[in-house]
Amino acid sequence: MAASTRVAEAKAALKEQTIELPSWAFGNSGTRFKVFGQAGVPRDPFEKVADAAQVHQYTGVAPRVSLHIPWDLVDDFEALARHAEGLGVRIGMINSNVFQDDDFMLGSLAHPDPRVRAKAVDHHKQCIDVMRATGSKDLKVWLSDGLNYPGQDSIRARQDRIAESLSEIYGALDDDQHMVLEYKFFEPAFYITDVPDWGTSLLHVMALGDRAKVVLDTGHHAPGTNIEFIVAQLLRQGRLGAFDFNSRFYADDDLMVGAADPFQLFRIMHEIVSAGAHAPDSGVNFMLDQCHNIEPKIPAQIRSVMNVQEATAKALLVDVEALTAAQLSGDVLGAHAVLMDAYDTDVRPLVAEVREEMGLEPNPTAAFAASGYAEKIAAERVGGAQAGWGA
Ligand code: RM4
Ligand code: MN
Repeated sequence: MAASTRVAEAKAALKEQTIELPSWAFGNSGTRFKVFGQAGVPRDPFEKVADAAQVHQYTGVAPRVSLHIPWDLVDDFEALARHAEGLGVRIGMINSNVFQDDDFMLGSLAHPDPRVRAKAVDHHKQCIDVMRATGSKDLKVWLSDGLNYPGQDSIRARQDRIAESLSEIYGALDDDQHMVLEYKFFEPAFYITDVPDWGTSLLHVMALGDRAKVVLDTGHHAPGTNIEFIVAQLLRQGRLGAFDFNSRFYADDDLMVGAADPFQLFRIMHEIVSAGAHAPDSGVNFMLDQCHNIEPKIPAQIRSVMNVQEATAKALLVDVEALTAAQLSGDVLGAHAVLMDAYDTDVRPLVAEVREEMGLEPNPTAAFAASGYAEKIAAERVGGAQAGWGA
């Protein structure tokens, strides 16, 4: 393929790719030591959606906002969906939350007490109702279930309980709804996490059915884990449902995607593009799961969307024919060079052009800054309680 054709195809693909935003990125957040409030932070889900819509307005590729229940509970979800639509976005995945109620201290779907398990299952049914009201088609499940001490509970029995609870939740989904199961290797439990890795998540979703897939949070692995290998494996099985994109240096840092390791993000996107999974109908949802503790939130989300776009653009520029030829002939350095040529390309002008062709400003960060929105919300959003992690 001629280089010019590759560029044209890359541009077309970049115009179609979408990146979903997390509502919680717009609320206050912090470490266990301190939450620093910021001026203009949303007081309710309507304001969170409005901020998310700003990110879409300037990037053109972030048309969905994911909700977290109960953080984003409102009296009228249909009104929230209409509000989103009026701002040019829609409601994306619905995240359940079974980690903040006192009842869930010893677990939720794996809890030894059937009453607590039933409560956790019911919460998911409530999330499915939210999906029906908002038009969302995807339920995201992340469990903090785990053990701190050897012997604390039966490892096998907990897997059985999770399987049973998940199948009840899966059974409550409508035919056109899907669910994804997230894994995380540690925290808040330290001895054992009940869904610690992609293998465990995959086994559970395979037992459920075709509409259950794995969600890969890039911050949820041990240091040194080869994430692109996991991506390739899940894609082979048709079981990669979504990404929770973010960056980590140490633990589940939730820093901006592509900040800690842009090369890793490129390698991930190379696996995605190689499998054609960047296409909108691939069923892979590219979502951000981030918290912005010290940086302004809307610009940080804009930057994160740009980071995903740039990594995707580089992956789209890989000379596939040259790469395959080098791979098949055993040309180690040649194959590596083809990949690195794409990674080393400065794609910022190309992505800026894509934006201009979409009728947007080439520099979304500058355009947002010039809009005066940050000053406007800082002046208007006074009084009321700022939304935070756990609101
Ligand atoms: C969890 C997990 C979930 C996210 C919550 C806030 O660690 O990553 O995806 O919704 O944090
Ligand atoms: Mn996550």
